[in-house]
Amino acid sequence: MGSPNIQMSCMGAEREQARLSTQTSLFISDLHLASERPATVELFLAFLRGPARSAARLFILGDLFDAWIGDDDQTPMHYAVISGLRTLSDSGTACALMHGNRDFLIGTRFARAAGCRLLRDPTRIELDGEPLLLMHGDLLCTDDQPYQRFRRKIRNPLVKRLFLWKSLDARRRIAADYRRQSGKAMAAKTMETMDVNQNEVARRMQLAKSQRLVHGHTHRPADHEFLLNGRRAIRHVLADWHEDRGEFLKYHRNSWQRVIIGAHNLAE
Ligand SMILES: [Mn+2]
Repeated sequence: MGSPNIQMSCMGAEREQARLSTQTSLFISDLHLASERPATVELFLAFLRGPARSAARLFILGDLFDAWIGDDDQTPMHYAVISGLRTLSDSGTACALMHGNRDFLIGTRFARAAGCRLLRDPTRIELDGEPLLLMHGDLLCTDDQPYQRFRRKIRNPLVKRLFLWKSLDARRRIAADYRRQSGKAMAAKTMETMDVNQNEVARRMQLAKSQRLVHGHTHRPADHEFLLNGRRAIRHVLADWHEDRGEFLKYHRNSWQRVIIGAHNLAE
């Protein structure tokens, strides 16, 4: 303490932090990329070459892929996405990726190749000094207890390892079965049980001491305002992507904006 050198370097670090934090951050989720839907993949790649380039940080909050059975499943689509993300991160945009319920098997091999940091769910960050809670969103759907039990089971490290030990063909078959079953189970559930539980939202935000939450998963894009600890709180729900339409949430200098993108405004 007291050394002028130390004080100066601390002040420098603070200034650097302030400068970085006022730059643009983008948030996306639920692209559900799949080889069978090449237009969505193209839209995402155009987004990486376009709007994402001018951002300081890109946060992908889960379900980037419709399915992920292991980093060793190398398809041309996976290569294209890895190379798009790598080009973006090499250009100076910091990319962070959170697992969704569809792609929670994304591992460090993928993350390293794509130049993305893997984020825990939940993750708390700060933007210009304001705490911000980031989640995929499925943890908030506590009314769906069978799903939460299933989630705990498949996220067990031993279960994951046993699955990844199987051959790619075996994993493909299991994933296809799972998708069929989950489709049937979803159809039987009410809209309410599949949305977030407001008590769980409040609990998670209080735990993180954050008045703002960004998540995806429910495919119900909206900005929900409510009171938390007597103060204004907000929950931004990210939009899912389609072949003709994507959307990102943009933070820049204390303002939040939803930007819709499609072939019309990403034409190159
Ligand atoms: Mn999801």
